[in-house]
Amino acid sequence: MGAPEFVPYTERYEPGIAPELAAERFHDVVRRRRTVRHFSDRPVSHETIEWLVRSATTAPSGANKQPWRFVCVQDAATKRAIRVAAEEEEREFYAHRASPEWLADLEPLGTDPTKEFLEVAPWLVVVFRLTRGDDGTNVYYGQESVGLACGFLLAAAQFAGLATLTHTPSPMGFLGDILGRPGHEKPFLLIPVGYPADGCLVPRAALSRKPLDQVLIRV
Ligand code: IYR
Repeated sequence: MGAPEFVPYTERYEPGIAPELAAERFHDVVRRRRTVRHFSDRPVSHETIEWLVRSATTAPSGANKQPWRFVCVQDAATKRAIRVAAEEEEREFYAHRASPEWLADLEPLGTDPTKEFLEVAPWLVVVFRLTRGDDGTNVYYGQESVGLACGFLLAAAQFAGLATLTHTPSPMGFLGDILGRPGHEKPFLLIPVGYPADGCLVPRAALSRKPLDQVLIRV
């Protein structure tokens, strides 16, 4: 290994306005994001999805190993297979696996085992976490890295005027089987991307945010 090389940091993004204002504007975009469970079948271009994934891949990752794969599903038969398998797991979850407390916590969201959005949304972005590099080398902080990348993807979709849902069927092993992914790729998150259905409703309970003084500690 040679000595590390460094290059000048030239690509800074300077919005040309005060950071207070720029940060407020960004907040005004992301604060409008709602998890949507009723999608329109209105198409979203492949190019759009590519840009979203490019944004996701700008996230920092442990030792820059980029331990992620984004399987972007548009094919109707594959979406159907994912829906069928997910609903099977969800039926188990709601009937047996979830604790009473968990079910009570979900009640205000009005979720149930029916996952029509898995067929209706034009794209399902299935995010996998690599437990090793494709060349067999180590990865580090995989959960954190992939979580950050997903956050970037959600923010990019919101900025593009698109709706997303962070769906976590549990267990998610069927996603690797249906999508034919190798063993070192573990399903992490399933993100339907598209436009909300006409008249889409979202649960009131999901609108509330903790006040800043409960989440921000100034020292
Ligand atoms: N995966 C189930 C249950 C579920 C769990 C949590 I935590 C949520 O925030 C929402 C739903 C489902 O998708 O219905």
